[in-house]
Amino acid sequence: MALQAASLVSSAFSVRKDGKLNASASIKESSLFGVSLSDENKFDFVSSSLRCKRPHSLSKNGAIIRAQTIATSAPSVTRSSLDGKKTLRKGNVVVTGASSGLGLATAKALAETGKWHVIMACRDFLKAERAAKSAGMPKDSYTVMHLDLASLDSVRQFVDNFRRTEMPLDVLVCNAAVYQPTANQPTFTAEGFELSVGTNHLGHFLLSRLLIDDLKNSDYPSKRLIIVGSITGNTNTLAGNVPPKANLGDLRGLAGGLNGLNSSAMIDGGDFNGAKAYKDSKVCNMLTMQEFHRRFHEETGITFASLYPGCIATTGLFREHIPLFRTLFPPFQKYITKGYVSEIEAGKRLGQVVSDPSLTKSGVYWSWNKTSASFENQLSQEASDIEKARRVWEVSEKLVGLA
Ligand code: LMG
Ligand code: NDP
Ligand code: PMR
Repeated sequence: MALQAASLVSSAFSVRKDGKLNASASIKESSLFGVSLSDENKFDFVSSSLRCKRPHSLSKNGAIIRAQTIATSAPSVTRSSLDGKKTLRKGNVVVTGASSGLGLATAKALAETGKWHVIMACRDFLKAERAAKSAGMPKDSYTVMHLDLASLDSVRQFVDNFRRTEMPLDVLVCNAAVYQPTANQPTFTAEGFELSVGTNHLGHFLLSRLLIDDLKNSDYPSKRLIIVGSITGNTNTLAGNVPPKANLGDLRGLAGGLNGLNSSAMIDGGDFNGAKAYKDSKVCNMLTMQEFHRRFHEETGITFASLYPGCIATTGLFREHIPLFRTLFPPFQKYITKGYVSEIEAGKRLGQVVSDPSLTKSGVYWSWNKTSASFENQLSQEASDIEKARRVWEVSEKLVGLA
């Protein structure tokens, strides 16, 4: 019975995977960051030791370390031109939620190229510092800076702190997210927005709106703003049809402030459902990327992109799910859906969207096929609805105090 179900499920997947391929840019990941098999093994080893004891050099006082790190580890930015041959300076990339999972793997992949300085924008300063060290990221390849996306004050503070470092901003990666699949009641951000949409969408919306000016001012040849999306927000896929499905409705809850008091905590005005709130937030992420593209690409030349990195079934995203789910989900994705990717592989994929010269097209939602070749994927009807994108933008502007 279970086997039967499994084979039914498997055969359904081949339709999704093969049916929509529209391969445009095919990149061999093996050559991308020069990460050899032994490097990967090393990463596997270190990432499993992330819970190791605090490094000696770290004090318990996060505030002191924060100040010190900002003051001491800003990279020296050099632009050199020898014999008329331009040497590109290191790019500066801000990655939110770089303390675990996809964000950490991406930070490591980029840092190891030697071409990037990663600003790890994290809510837990010590966790991020430890994660970077355990992952073996070279000391001068990163700066940890505090950012709590569940507080708009913190977002503004982060932007101020970042500007104080006087590092140019070349790429911004909005990666952090929370997922509350088992919550019966909503919880809220500092400003009283439902936590998943407040963090995953509104926090990132304010962050990227503020930092767009910094991106504009950068002289880097390929400036990018990347917002991580997901298959589960796209109802044109099997995964996006697993209940509860994403649906923003007429945005009445969002317009009401998602506070669960005089308005619903859900964007569509319905009853709270944590899994749906997460999927809705991913729809907002993908709509926001496209609205950025429409409003800013031509004027600024910035590349706006979103992506589905694959199912990284082992990350902290599922920390609040029931233990049975956490046990079964990775083998289910590995052997049945075949949608599983390791953190390392997913990090390389997002790393490509940050830095690969062939992924400069703006307004694209990237995905990868079975051989890890990137392709421009199609978004669901709702996740590509131009009018909805405009309204999400306008309502969000009001909520975060930009309009
Ligand atoms: C919800 O339940 C919870 O209600 C919610 O609170 C939240 O936790 C949320 O996403 C998180 O989950 C989801 C629940 C209900 O699914 C499950 O938890 C799994 C149920 C197991 C069903 C058996 C399937 C057999 C597979 C064998 C697998 C082995 C074991 C591993 C499983 C562990 C990991 C999951 O889901 C359901 O109601 C079940 C129905 C799911 C089918 C959905 C598919 C619909 C397809 C519709 C077709 C769409 C066509 C589009 C295609 C386009 C292609 C071009
Ligand atoms: P993780 O839980 O491992 O990473 C999420 C990161 O977000 C953590 O670093 C976490 O910090 C951070 N974060 C959470 N809340 C806040 C906050 N308020 N302020 C700042 N940072 C915060 O999950 P993943 O790596 O899986 O998720 C990364 C991205 O990938 C998300 O956008 C997710 O939607 C997307 N994604 C994931 C898929 C998967 O299968 N895992 C599939 C498709 C998309 P801390 O370490 O302190 O908890
Ligand atoms: Mg899904 C090709 C099939 C496929 C893929 C790629 C995913 C990805 N999932 C697929 C299928 C199924 N899932 C099927 C058939 C089921 C029913 C058994 C199923 C169930 C399921 C659950 C309960 N899946 C989940 C959950 C979660 O709690 C995850 C979630 O929805 O988080 C919002 C999840 C996911 N499935 C995925 C991916 C990538 C997730 C992780 C969440 C994300 O970031 O989008």
